[in-house]
Amino acid sequence: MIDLRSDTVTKPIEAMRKAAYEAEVGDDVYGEDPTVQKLEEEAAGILGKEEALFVTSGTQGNQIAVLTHTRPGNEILLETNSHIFYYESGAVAALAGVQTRTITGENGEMAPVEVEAAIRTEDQHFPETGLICLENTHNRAGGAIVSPQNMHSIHTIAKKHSIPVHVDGARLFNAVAASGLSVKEFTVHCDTVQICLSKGLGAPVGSIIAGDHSFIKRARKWRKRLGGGLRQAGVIAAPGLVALTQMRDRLSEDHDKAEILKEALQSCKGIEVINGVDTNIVVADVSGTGMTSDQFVDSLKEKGILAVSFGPSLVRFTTHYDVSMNDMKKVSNILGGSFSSK
Ligand code: TLP
Repeated sequence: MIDLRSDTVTKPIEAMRKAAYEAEVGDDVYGEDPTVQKLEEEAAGILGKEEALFVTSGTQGNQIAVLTHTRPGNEILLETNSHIFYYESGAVAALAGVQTRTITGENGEMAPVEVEAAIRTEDQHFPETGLICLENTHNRAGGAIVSPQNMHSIHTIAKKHSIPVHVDGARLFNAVAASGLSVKEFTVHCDTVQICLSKGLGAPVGSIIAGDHSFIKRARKWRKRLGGGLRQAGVIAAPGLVALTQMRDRLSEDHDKAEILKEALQSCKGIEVINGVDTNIVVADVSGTGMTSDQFVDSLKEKGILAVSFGPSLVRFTTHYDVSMNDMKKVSNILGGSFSSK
């Protein structure tokens, strides 16, 4: 099977397994795990923030950020198709007790003027706007890069209104690799950021949230409340360190694979690639084949390719370390043999 369902399916490389085996560990709730500390220090440095915290998943990292920044009854602003709104099982309502106000963006970017217009004024009828969330790259916008300019404009507005900005940067390093910009050129435009170690970077588990000292102190408490205070966590932090230090530079290979896939899909009759393919995600509208996305995904599965339905007529393909250039050629041949060319 050529598994293009997600970059979350990557399995830890040899160096990660070895690092896990050899990791120096201690009880991290007592602050005694040197490997976790090393990972957090390294991550804070890369992300340009005072401190960082190792958390179990991207969802946990985002939820801790929302819980730390807001109070129950707040309203948070976020993009209509953002992961926090769309894919986190309503956790911001269930856990933080905040309500969401969504703004529909273009290619993952919310218009700053719409963000400013959505910020609540002081009135006893209104909730307070407690947080603005951005997502970079934007998953449902097809791995689209949110530009530092867009982030800067929104962060400037947020600062004017004393509202923090959190970035769900599950795939931020894909944005960095594809744009040629530095990590800090993105992260300077937010107060806190979450990055995933277990997507394109290939670690088996874990995410990082980063921000200033006071944020991380409060976030640590929320992590404990959620049962995310781990003991000899160096065993899982060690592969995370390998991910963070050795796997970022190769992400552009995944983007090259996505380009091959885009061309293969684009040349098939009945299939339209609908995203710009900035990074490692290709989204195709398959309605022209006469199949629903579920039927299309099933038919690909029979041919040895896994992808995911992304809506009634949309299918998402995600490239990653565990699919080779050769696999992409195989996918191109399978698609070419299954659909007539345009
Ligand atoms: N995304 C997964 C699914 O949940 C949809 C995927 O296959 O793409 N932020 C963003 C932008 C994400 O794409 C994801 C995972 C997360 C957060 C959550 O990370 P985890 O899975 O570690 O909780």
